[in-house]
Amino acid sequence: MLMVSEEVREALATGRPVVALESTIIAHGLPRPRNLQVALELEEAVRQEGAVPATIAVLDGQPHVGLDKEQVERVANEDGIRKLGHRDLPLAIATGASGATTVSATALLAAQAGVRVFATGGLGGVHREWTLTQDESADLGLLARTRITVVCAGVKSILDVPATLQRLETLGVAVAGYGTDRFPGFYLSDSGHPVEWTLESPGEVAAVMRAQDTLDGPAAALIIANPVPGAQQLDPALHARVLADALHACEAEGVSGQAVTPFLLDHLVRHTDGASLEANLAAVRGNVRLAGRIAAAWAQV
Ligand code: PSU
Ligand code: MN
Repeated sequence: MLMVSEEVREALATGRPVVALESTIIAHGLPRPRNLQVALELEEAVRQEGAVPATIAVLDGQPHVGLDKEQVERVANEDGIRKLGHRDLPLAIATGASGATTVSATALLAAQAGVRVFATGGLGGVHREWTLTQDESADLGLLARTRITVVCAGVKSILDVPATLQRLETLGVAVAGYGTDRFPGFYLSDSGHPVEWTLESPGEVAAVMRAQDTLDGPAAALIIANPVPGAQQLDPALHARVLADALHACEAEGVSGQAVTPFLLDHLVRHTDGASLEANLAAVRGNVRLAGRIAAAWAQV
């Protein structure tokens, strides 16, 4: 059922490093036409680190691990491309739908294909106003039962960050800062919250992955929280102001469910003159490169 591209299949069979990339950020997280450029640029960044990129999406009911250029173009430009969490996968497969995969769906398909390292921008998590909406991303629950290493710039700052960190603890998902003891804030280098473990090199991350396997506890993920470089972060004062506006607009327009995250991200892009987009891209680029290096270290284990 899984369509694993020839390049990815060969890399996996010969023990070469592979990095999974999600597609929701391309289809629903970034504006056109920049999204296509970014998708291709991220794949190139993985290659520069000596790893093979495996962008994941569902096309015409077929889950793909590793896309060719034409398929990446479909994800970036096709109207009506859906946003698929892991619960949506059987529905998309059975109905022949096409959709971009979120962190939860990407992690599931990557793990099934045997890809251990995955890069994204920011994870989903507990939304502010959770007590009213019960909106918690399916990313968290899926990562609690999938053995994969996710490199991210923390969780999206549109979320309730401390509540999300607490949920990760409750769910038993390991979290480590990469070169920092502060949990990153997606557009910001520091979310204002600490992280209890710090790892300093791809080799150290690979050693933790090996320890996960040796210990053989519940199959949970390892989250490597990699901050956007300080010089490329969004100005924190601008971030605070525009985010408050975005949350108001979301409530005023009655946006709910799957549409919330894309709505907020788009609002930030439009009201920061694109500065949030640049910070988002800087974070994703850094994560993709680090994931390439971690995959290389893992391939040596
Ligand atoms: N990171 C980004 N941009 C995004 C996302 C992550 O930089 O658009 C996506 C991921 O696919 C994540 C999803 O899984 O947002 C979370 O959506 P929700 O809150 O509806 O679960
Ligand atoms: Mn949600």
